[in-house]
Amino acid sequence: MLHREPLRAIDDQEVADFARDGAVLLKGLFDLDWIELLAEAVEADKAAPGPMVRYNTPPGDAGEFFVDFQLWQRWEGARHFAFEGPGGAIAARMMGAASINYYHDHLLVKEPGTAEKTPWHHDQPYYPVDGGMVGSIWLPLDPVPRNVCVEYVAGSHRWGRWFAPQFFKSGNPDLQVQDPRFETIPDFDAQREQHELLSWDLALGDCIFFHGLTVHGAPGNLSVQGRRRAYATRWLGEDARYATRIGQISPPIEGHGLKPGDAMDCEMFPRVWPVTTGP
Ligand SMILES: O=C(O)CCC(=O)C(=O)O
Repeated sequence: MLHREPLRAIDDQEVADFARDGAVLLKGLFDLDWIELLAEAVEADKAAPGPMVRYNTPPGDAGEFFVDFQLWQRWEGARHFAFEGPGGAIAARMMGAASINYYHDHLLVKEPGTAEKTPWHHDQPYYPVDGGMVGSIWLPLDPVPRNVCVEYVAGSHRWGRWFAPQFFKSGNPDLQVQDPRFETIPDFDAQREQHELLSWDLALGDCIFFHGLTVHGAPGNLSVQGRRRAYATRWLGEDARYATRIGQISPPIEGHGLKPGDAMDCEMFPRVWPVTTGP
């Protein structure tokens, strides 16, 4: 059954862990019918991707790191998830938000044998969005063992540092100008011993909730058979404001008509929680 509410209440400790670490494992929130519906949308999208698709594995190499955005605008299951799924309620609870707007979705599939890592980054500098209530639900559509899970640098959302976006495919010619307000991101692989890195084993129905400023990266998927299809969705609380960025943003969503300082509330970034009923 497609439950609108999470399958269980999120407890205060989970909210406190998120506030402290910027990323937390939330077990057993999604019923498997949501996972199945999203998996159907993902397969449809892989067969007929959208205009922002990126293939991050060089042709001829093993595996495939497939990235696409805005499935919710093209596939009914993904749209249903945005408006009628439990994501809005989860994001509101985790961020202490009174209302939630849906920002975008981001599909990241690593087929078996994929060597490409997801480079260290945090998400908010990619977005033309200021404010503290910027959160993601990383929802795997396959069981994820820890050795292919995203890793999060605990507490990095509280550093007050903003790192310049780096694009997933090396040598991306689109990234010509960086916002001078942002620092170059350090090599967190070289600093692994200096930080607490969080990652988990996830079963179907589990997700990770993380903050837009939490630094994270992910290994490839060198398993022989196990796919790693992750559907990441981005949720904004009421303090989020449209902001200017210098250089490229991602995803490059245009045509919303917002001006700097506006609330992120329009048809492209729809209000999804609290749920309103009526005419
Ligand atoms: O799934 C991945 O490999 C990385 C996920 C990620 O970077 C994100 O959701 O922001």
